[in-house]
Amino acid sequence: MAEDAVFWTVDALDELAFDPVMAEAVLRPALGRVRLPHGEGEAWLAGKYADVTKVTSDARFSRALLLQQDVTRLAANPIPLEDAVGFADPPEHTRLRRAASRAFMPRKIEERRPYAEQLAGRLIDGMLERGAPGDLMADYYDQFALHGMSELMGIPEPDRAQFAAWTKQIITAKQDPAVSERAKHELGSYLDGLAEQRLAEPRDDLLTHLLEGEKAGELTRQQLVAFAELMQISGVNSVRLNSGQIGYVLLSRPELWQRLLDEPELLPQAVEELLRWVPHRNATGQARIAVEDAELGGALIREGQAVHSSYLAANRDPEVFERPEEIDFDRAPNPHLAFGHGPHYCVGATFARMETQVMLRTLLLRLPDLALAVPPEEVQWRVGELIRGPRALPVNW
Ligand code: FLV
Repeated sequence: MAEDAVFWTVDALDELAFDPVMAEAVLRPALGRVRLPHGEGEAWLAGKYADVTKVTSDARFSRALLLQQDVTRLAANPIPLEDAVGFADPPEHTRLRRAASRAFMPRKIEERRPYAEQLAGRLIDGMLERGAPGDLMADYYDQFALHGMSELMGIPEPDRAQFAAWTKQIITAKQDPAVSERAKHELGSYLDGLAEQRLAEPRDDLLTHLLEGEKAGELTRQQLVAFAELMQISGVNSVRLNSGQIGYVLLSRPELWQRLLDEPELLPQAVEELLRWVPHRNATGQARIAVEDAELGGALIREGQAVHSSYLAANRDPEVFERPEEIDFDRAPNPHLAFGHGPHYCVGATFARMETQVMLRTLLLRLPDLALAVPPEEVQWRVGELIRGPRALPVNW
């Protein structure tokens, strides 16, 4: 481990530029070393597809041990509450996820597609009423993601704006950690109160489903609250920004937009390819800690050392994806890792995928002449945040 760690700063990336640290992590013969802006020390960085899928599915790499270390990371504060599923290892992790997994079964999510289509349609109606130009982020993606997820979770409409504000304070690389911690606990208390109401009056929502897990002894109330919080804030923030990036890609490369207008049946596979390609985030999220010495990708990881793994890097691995830089709607197979891998694979992937498809299909159907209202290079992007995306997407139609 003689090699110096790279200090992984994330302020300088341009719009859709692929992070050079990730690009290097895919190609280098062995794992590298990184240091991120917060936390202590250094970590290994896995970027090759084979290494990333190994670290994220091998029980020798633990999430629970993260709670005992202040591991180097991008976020100023740990985002999940301590009882969250993100900090659990199997077999406890498997039990915690059971209730949510039932709620996200593909059939149950398909039942929600008509509501999602109505929601997208209402947002487009609003844009048409107000007239062009509009802001596709504020008017569409932000609203769709917030209301779609809140409807699934069972958050009453009047409280959703408060959730959006809390989420901004929690999922950030920049916020004063004291502010983030307060928002995290306020949001948790709110969800605890709402869970109490659902206990008395069950509904067909995610909170009620989680309470069935609580009754079955699969998770405690604190674990339920921490899990629901993580799903709610990540479900909103990731979907709105990822789809914002997808919107920008399609509008700044009109030949891609046109192809989807001409061949609408391509949409599901186009979404998969865009999920693979879009540079969803800066750096990496939660690391893992080696529970024993382990050989990985040409390096010896010592017990107690941290390993970060980059799904974005793996999604550009030429060993798995031919011409990985190219957006190819005909790519098949497309085993991308946009939703992660292993036990912590996104529990909401079926829902996020359905939402992403509905948002895009509705735009294509209702606003076929959609176009950026400014030159692509004038679109303003989030800088130095955890999740990348446009700050606004001015559009005409
Ligand atoms: O980006 C991060 C993140 C996003 C998220 O939606 C949930 C999270 O727990 C995290 C996280 O822990 C670290 C991130 O960098």
